[in-house]
Amino acid sequence: MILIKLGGSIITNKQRPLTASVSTIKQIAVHLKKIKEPYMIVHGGGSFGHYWSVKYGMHTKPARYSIRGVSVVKNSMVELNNIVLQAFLQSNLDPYCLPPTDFIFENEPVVKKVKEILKISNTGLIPISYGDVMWFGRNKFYILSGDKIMGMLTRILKPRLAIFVTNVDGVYSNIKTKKLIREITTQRPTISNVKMDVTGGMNRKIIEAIEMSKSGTDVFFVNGNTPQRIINAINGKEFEGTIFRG
Ligand code: IP8
Repeated sequence: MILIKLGGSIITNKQRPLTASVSTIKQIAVHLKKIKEPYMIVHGGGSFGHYWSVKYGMHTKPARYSIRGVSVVKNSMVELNNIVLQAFLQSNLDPYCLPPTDFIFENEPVVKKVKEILKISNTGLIPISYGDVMWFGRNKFYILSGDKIMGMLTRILKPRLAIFVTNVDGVYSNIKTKKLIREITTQRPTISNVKMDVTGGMNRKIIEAIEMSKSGTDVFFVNGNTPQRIINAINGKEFEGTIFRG
């Protein structure tokens, strides 16, 4: 199995609130048709979920956030998820909506439910989950990042590989010079000038990717504006990007 995270930076225009990059999503979907093994998608919040989370001061820490905020963030993620589902359907793929509430209780994955995802993807359906605002209990909610979902799924499903698709070529050692780090082992690379968002931006992705690679999965970071790189990574071909070797 393969896990693919479509980052908010690639499926939305982060500079423009509530704007999905529909043509990019479709371009990626067309390339995903070439994948010959079961896979699953997790997508981020971009200018939908993150936009509203910031407006309502909501974070990854469970707290008693504005109820209006919870409702608005949730709806924005459902809306973005629907855009992704439609783009996949129109590209002749068979997506299957799988909100994180289907397999996460409080802030822990439900192992039995997660294992069923593998069976769903074996039918040819493409389970599609997403970062979301989650009920934590005791009137608390929290923002769950799609990157965290990737980590949880990896620990349980042990996929062959996991791919983070963003709008940059991979992990840069310095964002100003755009010097690409091609391979990362378990040490945390020194990165500077990294932009953070509600769920931690590139920093969180790197921390998650290191943990995922420790459990044996090869983790790739590729630029979704050139979607053939996703396929090259899957097929073990030479590709532009960063690999965290499992
Ligand atoms: O973009 C965040 O998911 P991410 C989801 O994967 C929300 O960090 C609701 C902001």
